[in-house]
Amino acid sequence: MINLRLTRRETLQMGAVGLAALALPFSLAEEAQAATEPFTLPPLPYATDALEPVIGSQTMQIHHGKHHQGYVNNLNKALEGHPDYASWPLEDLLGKLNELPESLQKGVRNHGGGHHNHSLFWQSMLPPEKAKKTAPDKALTAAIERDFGTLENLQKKFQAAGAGLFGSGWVWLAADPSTGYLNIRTTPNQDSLLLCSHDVPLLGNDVWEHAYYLNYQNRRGDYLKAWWDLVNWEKVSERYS
Ligand code: MN3
Repeated sequence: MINLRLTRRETLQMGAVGLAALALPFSLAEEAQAATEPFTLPPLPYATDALEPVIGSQTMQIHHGKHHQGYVNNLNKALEGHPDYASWPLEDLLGKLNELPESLQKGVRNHGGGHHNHSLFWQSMLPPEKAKKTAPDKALTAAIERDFGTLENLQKKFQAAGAGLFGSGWVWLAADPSTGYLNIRTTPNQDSLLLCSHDVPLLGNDVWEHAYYLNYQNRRGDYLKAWWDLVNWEKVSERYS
């Protein structure tokens, strides 16, 4: 005689198997969808708590996992109705914004810009103990001395530009690729430097409140000053060359 009465534990186990079986087609569907989506969120190159104490773990989790993921999702959504442009590299979408259908431009400007800016941002930083071992290489040092006098002066100008930017946006160290001259620039919202100039972004800091509010509240200036402890000058030098 078969005992059809199941213990509570067995019921739970069956429930778990049943749920797993149910979940499988959905996760496969999600994977298939992700594979066909033009853009995906790049993983952080370090743990979310690696940039402490300058940027806290909770800020990193929300900033990368929610904000940046949101730009990626919305960029993909904007491209859904424009399959001809879904295979374009992000730099081309941003750099040739005026050539895109008008109905696509806003999505690329805001969310494509957000995706590009944040991707550069994560790569520009290192945990403090690693960042302090990096320095501008010979070519970048020469350019900094020519265009700003000293690195300290560059940092002061960068901080002042970031602090003076009204509302949300980005502050940049940029290079003119034809002359090698360095510039401090700002862009509003999620505008990419690639939209408005031929300057190449070497280093950008995010001055949206979501980037610093949990640690610094309204003290944007303090955030801008502390942030240098995270800058990966090796990466910046590589971009310059
Ligand atoms: Mn941000």
